[in-house]
Amino acid sequence: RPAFMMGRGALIVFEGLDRSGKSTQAQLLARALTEGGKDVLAPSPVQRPPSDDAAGVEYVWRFPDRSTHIGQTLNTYLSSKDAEPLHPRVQHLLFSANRWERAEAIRAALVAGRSVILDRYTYSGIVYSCSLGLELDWCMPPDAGLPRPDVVCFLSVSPEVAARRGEFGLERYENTEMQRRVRDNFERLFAHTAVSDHNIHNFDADREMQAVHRDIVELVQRVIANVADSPSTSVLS
Ligand code: FDM
Ligand code: MG
Repeated sequence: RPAFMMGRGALIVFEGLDRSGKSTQAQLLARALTEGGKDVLAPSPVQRPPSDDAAGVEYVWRFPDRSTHIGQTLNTYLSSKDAEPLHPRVQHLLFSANRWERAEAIRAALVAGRSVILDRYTYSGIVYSCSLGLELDWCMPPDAGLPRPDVVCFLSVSPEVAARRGEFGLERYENTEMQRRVRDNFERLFAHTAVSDHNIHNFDADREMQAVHRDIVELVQRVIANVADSPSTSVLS
């Protein structure tokens, strides 16, 4: 159909613990979606902002987006354990602000008919902050109004398989105790009424990556077909 009648794109979110394969699956999905008819494949799509390219291009964005001013503050905080500690509430608001920095660009891409793939989003934002001791109900409001996902792919990895995939990195939060709390809080959040209608799907990410990928593509293709005719993007509430 002509460009002016084109349906909007889908907002596809990957969530999960460290080493659950989010970044790998996001890249595989971007490649699969851009194959066959769609004109551009962002070669290393992470962090690549939507531009004025032809409609239909899929992009992968990663949160935190470490390239912005706030993102640099977060990067310093995450990557250096010697960095000045940030109060958990301040931290939470910075992570949220970092999503708001990209909200308009995401919305514009969706409206222009491009699907956007996100590597972490509001769910990580809420769950990591809760794992630092903040209250769930305090953590949600700053993200209200952000573009609402059409599907959330949660990659569920067992601690044993995650451990086999390699040593923990050196960043803050990359330790067994924090990961355990994050896992519990994802479960708690996904059971919460505020997100129960968010089209959240669990994938057994202990399996080899191509098997996981096939299941994700099947689901996402259905989601993209369904959103094409729905009028507008909605927001988190
Ligand atoms: N993280 C990520 C948060 O604490 N809050 C957030 O809102 C987001 C998006 O940042 F430990 C944490 C999760 C992780 C760290 O993420 C960096 P990556 O995906 O490992 O780069
Ligand atoms: Mg990490």
